[in-house]
Amino acid sequence: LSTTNESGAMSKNAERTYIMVKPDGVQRGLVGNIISRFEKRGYQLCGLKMRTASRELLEEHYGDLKSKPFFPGLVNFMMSGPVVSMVWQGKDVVKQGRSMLGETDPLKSKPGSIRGDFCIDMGKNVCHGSDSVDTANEEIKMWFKDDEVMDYKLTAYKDIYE
Ligand code: IDP
Ligand code: MG
Repeated sequence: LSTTNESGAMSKNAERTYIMVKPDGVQRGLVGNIISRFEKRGYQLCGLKMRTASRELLEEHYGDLKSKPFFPGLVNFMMSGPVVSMVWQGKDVVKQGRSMLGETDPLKSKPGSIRGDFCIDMGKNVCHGSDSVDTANEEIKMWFKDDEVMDYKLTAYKDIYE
């Protein structure tokens, strides 16, 4: 993880997470809304692309779920259409990103969260977010080449952080 920031405080605010709009979210026109929530919160967009993922990539991405009964269906669904992959940066963004997404089960997600606002069933929960800083770094490596993740100074930085 490289940053343009010099001080310790600033580099603490350079945590990154991997957020993905799943095929159902793309089909339902939720890409803009999901991007907008992260932008408005004050997080910095560092990577963005659209692709239909391969089975190999998805099996790696969901490797920890290989033994689950829903795994084959999950992988098939995730390769059924394009997804939008994003890298977002900022203070506590991994944990805050999960909280902005809601619970895995949309029915347990609070209104105001992405899943609580936009979906109902677990297999159609419109978005993905990394569950830890280590996972985030692995997922960013899986989904992006090094030169596809931008390292730039946010001019609004001073208006977002105290
Ligand atoms: P997460 O996306 O909230 O991190 P994970 O447990 O990592 O949840 O599961 C990955 C994805 O697999 C979920 O977002 C959901 O789409 C799907 N999934 C998880 N558990 C179930 C289940 O019990 N039935 C159907 N799909 C599931
Ligand atoms: Mg997960």
